[in-house]
Amino acid sequence: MTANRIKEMTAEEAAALIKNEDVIGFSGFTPAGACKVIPTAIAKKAMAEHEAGRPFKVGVVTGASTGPSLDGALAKANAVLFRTPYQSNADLRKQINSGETRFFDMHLSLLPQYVRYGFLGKFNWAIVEACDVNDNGEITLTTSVGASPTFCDVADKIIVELNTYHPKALRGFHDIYLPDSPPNRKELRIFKADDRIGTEVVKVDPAKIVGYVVNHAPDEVAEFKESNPITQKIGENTARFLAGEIAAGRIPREFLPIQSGVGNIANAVLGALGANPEIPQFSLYSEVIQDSVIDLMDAGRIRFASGTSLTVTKDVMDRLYKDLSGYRSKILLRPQEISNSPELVRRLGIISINTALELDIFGNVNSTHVLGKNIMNGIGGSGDFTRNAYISIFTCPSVAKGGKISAIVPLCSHMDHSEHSVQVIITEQGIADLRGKGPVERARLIIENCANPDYRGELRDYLKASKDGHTPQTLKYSFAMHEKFLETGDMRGVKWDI
Ligand code: 0RQ
Repeated sequence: MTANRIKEMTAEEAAALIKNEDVIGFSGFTPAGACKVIPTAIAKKAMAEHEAGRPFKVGVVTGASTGPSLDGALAKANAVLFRTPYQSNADLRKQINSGETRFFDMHLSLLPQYVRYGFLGKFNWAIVEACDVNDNGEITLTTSVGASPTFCDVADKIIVELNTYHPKALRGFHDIYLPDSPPNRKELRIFKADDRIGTEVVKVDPAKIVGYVVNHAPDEVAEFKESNPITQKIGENTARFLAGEIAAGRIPREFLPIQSGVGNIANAVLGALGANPEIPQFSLYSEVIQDSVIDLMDAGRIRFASGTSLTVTKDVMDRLYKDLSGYRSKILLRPQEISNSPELVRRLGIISINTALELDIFGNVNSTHVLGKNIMNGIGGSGDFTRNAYISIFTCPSVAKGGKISAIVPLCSHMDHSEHSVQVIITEQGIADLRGKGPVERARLIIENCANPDYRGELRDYLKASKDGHTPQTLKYSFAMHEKFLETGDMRGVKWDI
């Protein structure tokens, strides 16, 4: 700690500075680098204020989701005035779906510029986790960058949560660059996953830093579910598809950078890519760097990983911290508007692999809303990558909830990615390559190659019966499978009376 002039304070003293309806930009992109003790203290203050009969809620803006000490604590205290751009906390999700908490689901690359352009109003505070801060106003972030540089730039005041669990030697793992606003914005001069364009630290006016709070705690990253035969098969199908593309000369022999989504399926897909000998060593230009990336790096299968967060479980983090110098040349963390930049995704020729909740027979994808109404997590970075990728792939199991829900339906109940952006669909059943295909051809491929056999009959009948139009639909029955689920708890056995 090289700050002598910046005041040390307790989390409670920091929380005491926060007023009702203040807007706070917290660090955190997934639980990686998320603030912990200060939001928990703000949640306690909120509960005390509510008990005293006074209102107390704050606007919560982060890079993406966070951990239980931030979203969890504030949601439990009923202290969230509004939330953006992404979340994955069960308590907060409940409040959002019941209409108690306002939530705007946003493309993550857009968040920092929304903040900079003033679209989200005034930011009173930036509260960011760091492994070091000095009197010159240099803040070294920890395991994520997200939107923290922008929050520090625009907020009136900054409080640093100095987390000594993370070594100061993390300096050098970040590449901080804030684009100018139009009409003065310049091109991003990144041509390879490991190119650097910025600084190692977030540089702020030291007068804006009102203090720091010391903490010593690892990131609250949950363990992954073990891969199962379904996720393994999805992974193998994805690797088989990409190996076929190399063989056909549509992907260069040296391969292209991979973007891989978040969650259990994404973890299994990356593992399968690593295990396939026909896939060469590759780089990741992605958003989240998960456990499987570090495993593949150790196995020599991943050369370099660029992301905005290092979201790894405690065992993997400890392993990494034992040999930090060995990983210095292999990992880079960037602001989310750079890691997810549409300009770079298109230029680098990224192969995007994301997970769908639901998709329809014409290739539209729902990543966010169960039965069209209840949000799961949010669109995250999936749109930033999908819309601009060299090849955009969506994976998912063909059924959910023990077979009672078909992931493939006649019409998505909510749409995040349209048929124009989605190129390949992969389930444990097989692969549907939609490139260059019209709607009916796409529907046949998706039904025959990707749908679960339990649902193929219904989907075939729906397509056969919906005769008219370029994209045949019978609106009266488009959601009959969803309605059957709502009525009986099972989508199977819809009889079309078209
Ligand atoms: O719920 O655990 O209660 O059974 O959804 O599904 O199969 O465990 O998959 O963990 O990979 O998450 C889309 C949510 C998938 C995630 C989603 C239920 C299912 C289970 C989770 P249970 P799985 P995953 C950018 C990438 C959007 C953001 C994004 C996500 C739970 O991947 O949030 O892409 N994506 N970011 O049972 C009802 C259906 C369902 C369903 C699954 N049709 N209806 N429930 N579930 N399908 C990262 C970058 O790097 C850019």
